[in-house]
Amino acid sequence: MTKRFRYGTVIIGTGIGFILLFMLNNSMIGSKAEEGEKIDYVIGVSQPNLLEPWQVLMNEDLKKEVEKHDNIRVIYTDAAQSTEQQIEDIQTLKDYGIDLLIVSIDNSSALTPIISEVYKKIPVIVLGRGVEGYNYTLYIGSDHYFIGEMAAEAAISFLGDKEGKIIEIQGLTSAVQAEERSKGFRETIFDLSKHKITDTIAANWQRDKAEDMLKELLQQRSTPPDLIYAHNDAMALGAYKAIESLKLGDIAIIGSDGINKENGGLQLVKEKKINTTFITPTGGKEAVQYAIDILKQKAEIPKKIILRNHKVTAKNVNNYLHEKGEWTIQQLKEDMDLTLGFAQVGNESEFRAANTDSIVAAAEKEGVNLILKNANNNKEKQIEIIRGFIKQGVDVIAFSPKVEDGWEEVLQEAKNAGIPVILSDREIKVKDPLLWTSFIGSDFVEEGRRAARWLVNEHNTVKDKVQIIELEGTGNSAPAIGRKQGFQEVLYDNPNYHIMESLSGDFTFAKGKEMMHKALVRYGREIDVVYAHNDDMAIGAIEAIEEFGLRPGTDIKVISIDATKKAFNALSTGKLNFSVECNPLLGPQLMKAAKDLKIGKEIPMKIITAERTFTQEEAKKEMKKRNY
Ligand code: GYE
Repeated sequence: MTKRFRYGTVIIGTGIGFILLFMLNNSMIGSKAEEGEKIDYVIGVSQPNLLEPWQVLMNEDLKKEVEKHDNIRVIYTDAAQSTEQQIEDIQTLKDYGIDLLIVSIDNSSALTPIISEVYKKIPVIVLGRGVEGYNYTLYIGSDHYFIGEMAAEAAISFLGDKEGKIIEIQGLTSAVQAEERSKGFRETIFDLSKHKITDTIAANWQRDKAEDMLKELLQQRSTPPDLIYAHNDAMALGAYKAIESLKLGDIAIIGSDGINKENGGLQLVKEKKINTTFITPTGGKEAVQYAIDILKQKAEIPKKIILRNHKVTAKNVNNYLHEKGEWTIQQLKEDMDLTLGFAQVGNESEFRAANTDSIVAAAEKEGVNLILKNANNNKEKQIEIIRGFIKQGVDVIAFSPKVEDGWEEVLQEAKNAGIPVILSDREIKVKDPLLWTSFIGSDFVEEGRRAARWLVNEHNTVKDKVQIIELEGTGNSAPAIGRKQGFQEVLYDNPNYHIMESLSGDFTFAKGKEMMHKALVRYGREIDVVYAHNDDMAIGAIEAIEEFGLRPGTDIKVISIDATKKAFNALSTGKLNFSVECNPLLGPQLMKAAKDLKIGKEIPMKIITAERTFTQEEAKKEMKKRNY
C-alpha cells in the first residue's frame, strides 16, 4: 500500500487504484509529494491555531527543516483556536496511521488525555507549550517560569526603587505556559521589589483583545500604570495601541516571543513601541531533527529540550535584527581540534563512576580532546581545576557542580575568556543565567516525586502513620535539594506518611550506613521506610539494617534513586523495594553539545534526560540489559 499526500486531499492506494478517501476539512494540509518518491515516515503536526504569529513561525521553522528530508511527509493541521477541533485533528491524524505526532497546545489539561492515548501507540513530541505529566516522548520549548522571572527582573530594573503599578496581560489562562510565565513574574516581583500588580487581563494571546480590554480598563482608572507586562508581543502591541489611542504618553511595555518580522517583537523594540522582549525559539527545527532520530530509534533521546531565551532591548536589538545575536557561545573554527576540560566532582558513588566512564568513552568515540580532572568532592579544588582550564585556553568547560552556590566568580572568568560552560548532571544558582551555556542532566524534583508516588500508591500499609527516615545527598547540591522537594510535594497530599528525620549521607555508602545506624539506635522498629537520595546510601542503610537485626525490604522498606547495578542486585534479592533511575550516561549528549558549540550553533539551555523507575519485578527483567 502506498501513501501519497497532496495539498488538501489524502489518497491512499489499495492496489485497485486510488480511492479518494475524503477531502480533508480546511484545517488539514498535506505537504507536496513528488511522483514516485519513497516515503519512510509520515509525521502529523497539530497546531492549536495559526492566528498567533509565533504559531505561524513555528510552522515555518518546521517546513524549512522538513524540506531538507525527502523521505518524510508531513500533514499540518490547524484547530483555529478550538480545543475540540484540535482533539479531533489529533484523533484523525492517529487514525491515518502517522508515524509520529508533533503537537503544540493551548489548553493543556483538555489535551493531555488524547496525547497520552496517542503516546501509547506512537512517539509524541510536544512543542513549545507543555502538557501535564510525562506521557510524551520529548518536550521541546522554553522554561516559561524562567521567562516570567526574566520579565520581572527587566520590570524591576526599569521601575527602580519607587513603588510601581503594573498591569499583567496574560495569554490563555488554561495554558501551562501562561500559568508558568505569570507565576515566574509574580513571585519575582513579590520577592525582589515593592511593585504592585494592580490589574490582570486575560487576552488569549490576541492583539485586538488586549487592546480592547486594556483600553476599557484604563478608562476606568484614575491614574495610568507604570508598566505593562504582556505574555507575548502580539498582546504587547495591543497594549501599545490602547495607550497611544488614550494619549497616556510613555508607559513601559514588556513582551515575549521576539519574532523578526513586521509587528514582531524585534521590530516593536526597534520602533520603541515596547521596551523589552524575550526571543522564544519555536523549536520547529529541533522537532524535525529529533523526530527523525526518534523514528530511526537513535539512542539517548532526551525527555526535555529547554531552549534558551534572549533578552532584547534597544541596546542589542540590531544584533538580533541582523541575526548576529549575542549568543554566549564563541564561534569555534571548524578546523580546530576540540578540547573539552571536565572538572568532575568526585568518585562518591556508582553513578559517578558510570558518569565518568560515559564521558571518557564518548570523548574517545567523537575524537574530542578530553582533559578530565577530579576534585574529590572538594568545591575549592573544583574551582581551581576550572581556573586551570581557563588558563590553558580549552575550547569548552564542563563540570558537575558539587553544590549550587559560589560559582559566579570563576564562571565570570570563563565568560571573560570567551569559554562556554556546560553544567553536567547538576545545576547551579547564579544571578546571570548567561554565565553557563547549557545544562545536561535530570529533573531531580520529578525523581523525588516518583519515589514518593510509589510509596503512597504501591506500598500497602494498614498503619495510619508511616514513619520515614530520609538519607539526603550532599548538602546544598541540586540533586539533594530537588529530590527532597519532589518527595515532600507528594507527601504533602498524604499526611499519614511522615519523615521522622532527614540525615545527610553525602551520597556515599559509608556515610549512608553511619547515618542509618544512628537512626536505628534512635528509633529502632518505629522506622517503616528509608528514602535514600542515591543507591550508595541505600546500600549502606541496608547493611546497617541487617547489622541491627532487621530485614531490609521487609521490616523496613528501602527506596533509592540512581538505579545502578548495585540497586538492581538489591532489588533482585528483595532488600531494596524501588529505585528511580537517574541517567549517568551523559557523555554522548555532552560531546554533541560541545561539538555544536564548536560550529557556533546555539545549543539548548537545558537537555533533560529520559528516565524510568524499577520495582523488584521490573528489575529482574531489565537487569540483563543494564550496562552500569
Ligand atoms: O544521584 C549521586 C551522585 O549528581 C545526579 O550525584 C548526581 C548525583 C547522583 O553522587 O549518586
